[in-house]
Amino acid sequence: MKHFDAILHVKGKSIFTADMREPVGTLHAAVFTSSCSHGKVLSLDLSRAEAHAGVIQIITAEDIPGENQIGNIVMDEPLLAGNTVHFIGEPVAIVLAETRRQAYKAMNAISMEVEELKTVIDPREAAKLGDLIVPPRTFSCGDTETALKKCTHVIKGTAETGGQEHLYLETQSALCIPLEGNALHITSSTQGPSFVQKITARVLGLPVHLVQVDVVRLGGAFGGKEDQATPWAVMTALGAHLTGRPVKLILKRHEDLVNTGKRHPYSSDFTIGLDENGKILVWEVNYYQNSGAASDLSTAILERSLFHCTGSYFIPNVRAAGYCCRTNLAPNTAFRGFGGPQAMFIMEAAIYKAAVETGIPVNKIQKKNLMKPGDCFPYGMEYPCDEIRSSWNLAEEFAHVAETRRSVYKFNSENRYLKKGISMMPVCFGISFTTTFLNQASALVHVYTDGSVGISTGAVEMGQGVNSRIRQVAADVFSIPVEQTRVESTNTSRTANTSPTAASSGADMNGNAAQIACKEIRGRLLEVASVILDCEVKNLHLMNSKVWNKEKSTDISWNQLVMKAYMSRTDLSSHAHYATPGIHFNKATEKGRPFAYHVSGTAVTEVTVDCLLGTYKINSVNIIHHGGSQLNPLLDRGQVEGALLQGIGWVTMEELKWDSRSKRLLADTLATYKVPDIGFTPDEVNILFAEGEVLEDGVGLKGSKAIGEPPFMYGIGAWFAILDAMRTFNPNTSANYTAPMTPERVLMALTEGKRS
Ligand code: LUZ
Ligand code: MOS
Repeated sequence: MKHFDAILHVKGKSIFTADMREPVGTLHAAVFTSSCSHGKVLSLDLSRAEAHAGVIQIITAEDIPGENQIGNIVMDEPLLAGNTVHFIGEPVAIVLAETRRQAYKAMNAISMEVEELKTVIDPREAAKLGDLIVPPRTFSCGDTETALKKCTHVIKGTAETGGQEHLYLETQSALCIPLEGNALHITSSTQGPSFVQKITARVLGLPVHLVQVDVVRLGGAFGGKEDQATPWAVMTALGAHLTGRPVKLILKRHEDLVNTGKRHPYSSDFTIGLDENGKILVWEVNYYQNSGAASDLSTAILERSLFHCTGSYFIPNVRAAGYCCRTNLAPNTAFRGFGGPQAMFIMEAAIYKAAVETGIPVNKIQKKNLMKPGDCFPYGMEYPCDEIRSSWNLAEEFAHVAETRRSVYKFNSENRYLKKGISMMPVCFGISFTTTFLNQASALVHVYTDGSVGISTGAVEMGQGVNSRIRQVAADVFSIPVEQTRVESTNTSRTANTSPTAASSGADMNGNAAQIACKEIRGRLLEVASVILDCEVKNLHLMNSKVWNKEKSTDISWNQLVMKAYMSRTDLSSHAHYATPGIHFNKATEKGRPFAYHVSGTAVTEVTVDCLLGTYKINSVNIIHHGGSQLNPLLDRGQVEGALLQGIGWVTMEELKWDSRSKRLLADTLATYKVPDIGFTPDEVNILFAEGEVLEDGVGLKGSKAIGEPPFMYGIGAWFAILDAMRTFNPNTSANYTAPMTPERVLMALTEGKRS
């Protein structure tokens, strides 16, 4: 089954927030932001802006009726800066005008005088200054100190991973319409409508029930709208509340690039200890997370790094510590993988370095240490299945690894400047919000008298196809064509207290909630049928839009049954709640069972590097992915392909750079921030979905496994394949285990340790 939105998208008929028809009298907002990375505000001059044509009001921190606070986990982020600015792009004032052009013109006439304060953008420097958002956190198991003494090889090193811009096609946007009696209706491009609702209420000093948030769909999000859609939506609400008129705010691409946070850059150091056979006995790692100027989701993201500190490997003695370092960058935020990719890159870097120093081939060390059934993660959860090793073994066959290695060797001996490299990247990713209470969802299902079905859940459609999956589930319960179902907009008045659509769990949780609600209605309908047919309800079921009695179809169609149920005054609506079963975590001991299950797979990547130019080409990626029993193979494939390319982009060409003096983001346009395009896409991507672990009923969605984030980390393999190729040209190079591996870095690293 295809993604239902595909046709609308292709025709340009799908509606995003910016496309919403504006009510008459809608004001347009432009946001004035700080151009100083840290400073004391000496004066803010609005007078010239206020004199501009069309300006209705300019809102500053002083105008906020409730709390000037949008923090979610830690209360450390104002909606609008007061006396101090903390990063370039921090909102200071909101200009409301009759047209968008007028709003921007006036905004550009605002001037602010600032006394510069010391700016820190390096996480290690922030840590040295003691500027941490929360106290450090440590996960450990075994005894690393004692075990280190038993190691034959002890290797220390550092690794760096860069940030990443989400680059959702649709920029941050919101439209708020004031209703009667202080109530508000907000359309927001957010992954977390309930966050937007809660924080709007807080900032305006209103009860939550006066704020209704509605989401039709997002033009991509990737984590960038889990928390960071909130301020823009709150601003439209604030404007609507103060003026009594609708307010629309659509960020320009440049503003979005500068003002919003990104994936967290990490700077890490590690010690890895191995026995003489390459068995890893010890893993010690320190993560210095560049959190940016406010906490946002940083603490949760660091936590996920700790959960994934050993990647796909079993290591008996572990000590992983993490530091959320406050810097003067836009607050960094959720991004597909949520701290997992950072941790996995560092683990792979350590293994690579260990291979170089011990002479044991890297794939031998990897393979020897893969998790097997019954092994425990440092957080105490048992790995129940054998998907990591089986995906590795299957990948070796699928990608003809032995043969490919021989051909790579041959190619490299015949070519002086073109060098090929190969890598294997095992992935194991935990599914569930690590914040246990977020693992709940609800659904409201209506069956209408014509037999059509309307479903509301907390899931947000952001292109990933969650609505298609939910429709499949509902159509399956009722055994009606999927066309007879519809997923409504995500609306806080229909589904309340929702978790953001995040952590790869949107389809699992909301799909299960929808399934429970549909089954409830089906039960009532079959009761009605049993009365009509005068037979036992346990013999009845629905199939192909008909009521069936045991193996025989009856004359009662779905539509007739629904109508009969209505006429006999049966409730055709149901609300259901789903809570992921069997998960718990104790933060005092840092042990528990935080994940419903894990998703695993292995990618084999082959690249060619031009050692004169520093450029490279990804020749092929072959992936074995354990996706459970797939509900929608086409959507799954789309997610794996997209995530793979996004992951490759993160470790290769996507580079965030800041001006060393002004700390201004230099990669603030699409001319200076490069992302993979069709020309960079691997020549060949082969994905084999394999079944493996069988999930219990009510875990996963109808036996399928979450797909959103795990495949992102297959992309990490590209970095190591490129290094592999480079090392046949210059065996001394390590590229400092620094991602991204831009062509510039390749070129520099190719001369590492060589005389010119
Ligand atoms: N968001 C969140 C996430 O709040 N908690 C998580 O564990 C998570 N994991 C992945 C992506 N988003
Ligand atoms: Mo996310 S990184 O919003 O699942």
